Amino acid sequence: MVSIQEQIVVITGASSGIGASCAKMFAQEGASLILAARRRDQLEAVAAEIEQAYQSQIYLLEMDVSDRATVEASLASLPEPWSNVNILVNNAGLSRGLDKLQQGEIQNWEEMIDTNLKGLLYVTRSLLPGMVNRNQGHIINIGSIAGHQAYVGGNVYCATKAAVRTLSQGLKMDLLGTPIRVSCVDPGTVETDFSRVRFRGDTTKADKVYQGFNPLTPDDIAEIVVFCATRPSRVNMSEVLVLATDQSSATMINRQ
Ligand code: 8X3
Repeated sequence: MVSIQEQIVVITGASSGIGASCAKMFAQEGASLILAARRRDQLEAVAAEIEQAYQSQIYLLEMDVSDRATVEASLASLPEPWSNVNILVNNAGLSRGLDKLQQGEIQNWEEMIDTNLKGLLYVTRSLLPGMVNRNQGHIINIGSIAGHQAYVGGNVYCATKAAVRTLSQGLKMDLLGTPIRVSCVDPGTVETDFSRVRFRGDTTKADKVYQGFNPLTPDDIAEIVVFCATRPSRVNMSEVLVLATDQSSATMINRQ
């Protein structure tokens, strides 16, 4: 395991779920954290918890990744000790609805495309030139099993995650000849707010997604993200597909 002590790690969507777990686990390894999310109060809660447990330096960014102007302005004006970002974890993402495409709500599509795809691009485009100039860096994208297989009603969400996977491959090609690494970590079902967001707060529907089996936890994914970031420099973890033992495809789950 290579040390990432004092490396600067940007994590988007850091206020909950996989993003908050990544924040905690990078802090455990002594990294300095730039935590970005839309909800400042929740970011502050995550930061307070981490500061209590670890020595980490933390900088908070209230930022919606889909708001291009804010992303560009925030990341271009990072104060001096924070401007040389070493690792970017593109975690911010969401799903909205599970309607067949013929019944789909266009507003839901816009939100998923703007966040999962365009947001990831805005953040990456803002931070990558610095990494290229410094000849150092690692982009870790959070994809999904949904990027490998579509499922009924998943249409646009699956397409955004397939795009994240393809972008990760293309980016690695663009960076060939530099030491900058690109990883795509693709989880199956992880118990987070994901389904509550998908079903707009309908907890009965959301809870059903995780019922009757042992789903992955955000910490399971954060461990893998940190694993990718702590390999020797010759090793690029290109893609990791990780499913619960009780899951064998996007739609096959062994429920009791
Ligand atoms: C989340 C996994 O299969 O519920 O990306 O869409 S899935």
